[in-house]
Amino acid sequence: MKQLMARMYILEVLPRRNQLQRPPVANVDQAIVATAVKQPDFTTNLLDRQLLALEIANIEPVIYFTKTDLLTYAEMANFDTLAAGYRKAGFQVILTREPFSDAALTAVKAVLKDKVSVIMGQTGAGKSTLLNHVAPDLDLATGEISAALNRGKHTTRRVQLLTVADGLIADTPGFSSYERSH
Ligand SMILES: Nc1nc2c(ncn2[C@@H]2O[C@H](COP(=O)(O)OP(=O)(O)O)[C@@H](O)[C@H]2O)c(=O)[nH]1
Ligand SMILES: [Mg+2]
Repeated sequence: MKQLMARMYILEVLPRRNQLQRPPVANVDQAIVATAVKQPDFTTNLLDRQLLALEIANIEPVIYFTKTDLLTYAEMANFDTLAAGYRKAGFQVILTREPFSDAALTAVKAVLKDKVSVIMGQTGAGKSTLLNHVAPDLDLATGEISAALNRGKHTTRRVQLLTVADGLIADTPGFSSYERSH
């Protein structure tokens, strides 16, 4: 099989108006914080740590709850209350009963339009899956949780900038928890 070798060079480093260590991105307008309601388990602590890191970096957060199909109606009611609290605190929150509903995808597309974004959150939160629903042509590899047992075959290994919904968004590898690397 013919191998193609891509050589890349850094030609110029542009000024940075903001940057994050985790995930490693710079000069983004906003961050979608993909937050699973289950699998991995939800904690306000982890969400709030990410929101704080974004506040410090001067990057606008958008909270996006994933895997709502795994919730009972009673659990969903709790997340509705939680989302109302975050909205009251001034955050944009996308939370829909049905994952990838038209309402959810329309909201994401509106967020992404004409902006440079990053999607961040725990490994397995559903970042790549969400982007695949917004733009099916992307066909990003997903399923990091089970793939981890399978020598990490289908993983998001690096930060990559993608054109989605008239904007640019960086898909990023997840992290297992904020505690671990601090
Ligand atoms: N039940 C359910 N599973 C989901 C949802 N979104 C993603 N997943 C699953 O969660 C796993 C991890 O998804 P992936 O997109 O790779 O997560 P990433 O590490 O954040 O990019 C995959 O097996 C997905 O099929 C969802 O809304 N509901
Ligand atoms: Mg991924």
